[in-house]
Amino acid sequence: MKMSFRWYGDGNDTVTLDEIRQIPGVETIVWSLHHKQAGEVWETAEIEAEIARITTIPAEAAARGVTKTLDAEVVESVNVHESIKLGKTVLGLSRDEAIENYITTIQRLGRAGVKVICYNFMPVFDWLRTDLWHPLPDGSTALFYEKAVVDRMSPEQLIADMEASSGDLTLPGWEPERLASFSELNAAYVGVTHADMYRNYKYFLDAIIPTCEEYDVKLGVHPDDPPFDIFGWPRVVSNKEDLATVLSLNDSPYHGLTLCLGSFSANPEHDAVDAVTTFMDRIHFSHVRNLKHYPNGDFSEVGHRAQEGDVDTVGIMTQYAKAGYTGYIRPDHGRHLWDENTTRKPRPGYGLYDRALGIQYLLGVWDAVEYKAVDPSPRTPGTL
Ligand code: DNO
Repeated sequence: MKMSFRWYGDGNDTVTLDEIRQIPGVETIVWSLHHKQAGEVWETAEIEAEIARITTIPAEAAARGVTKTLDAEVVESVNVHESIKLGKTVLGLSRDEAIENYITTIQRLGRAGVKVICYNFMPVFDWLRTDLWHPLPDGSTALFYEKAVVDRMSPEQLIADMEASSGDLTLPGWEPERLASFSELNAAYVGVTHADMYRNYKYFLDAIIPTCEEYDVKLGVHPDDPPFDIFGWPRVVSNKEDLATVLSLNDSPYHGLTLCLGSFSANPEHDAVDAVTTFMDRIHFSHVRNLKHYPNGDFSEVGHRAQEGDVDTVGIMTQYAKAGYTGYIRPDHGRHLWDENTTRKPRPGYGLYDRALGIQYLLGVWDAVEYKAVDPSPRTPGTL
């Protein structure tokens, strides 16, 4: 297993690579070119520049004695253009053009050494919460989903609310360009069924998987968050049966999951540990986090420790460790701690402290199962 950490890029994240290097156990940076719109080709020079930024220790850090390097093997996300999900031209792009561009991007990422691409197949927009800074009883804040708000609000109102409370940083999945075309997209989805979505999904996979195989890049689809239809749009990666159906659309081992156990567990009937064991050999990347359900359908994100919420993070990590899982794992959505809301102004869910704590907890469980004794041979004096 490789422990990873999501980073949004220089000037686009309040966490620095220098800070991430200091979190014990992190090997991989999960990155993206966040300025790229769905459907656009990623330029080789931009890919190489970002990878160099991640993998090179800056001179200033080297002068302080820093030698720990990070790799850039996971990209989250290369967003799928709506024409692909809809199977028709929308927002000025045909699905075949969008697929062609996706293929070019896979080739370029593969050549640059990327091993996994995470993406989602959610109609219109990505994850949804109603409060990005919900106060928790311990004084921290976290992302919160209030069912009654979603039930009574229009998507337009929710978009306005999310934009207003996200601070200066654009929320991934809620990019202004995507939201500007909201009415056209909303209209394009009228009458689109789950079966249509699966048919279009298969068309997409069949077109791109040969490139993934050739360039040794694995694809991991992220489950719907939350895992049910919202605003009448057909979501097809929500429950266990959906995951099985999605995987059956193409048998290649290069087509797999980014099993986000927080998203999956937002339906209280879902069994996260069972999903891990069932799909183990097709999980290329996993997001592990915790949340707490309320009887009225609301849920709150909480710390990673199993006892904090309803997701069995111990069971999840135990299964991964027992199976000798070789994919990538990252902690997910942290709470906002120790005044970081005001001092650091992080991206909602992507501050430094709680994700760093979360990693130590997840690794603690892993190590308890999979502990390898430290090499007892004598060290050269002065080295670690
Ligand atoms: C939320 C993230 C998602 C995820 C995309 C993948 O915090 O987990 O936005 O990156 O759904 O395409």
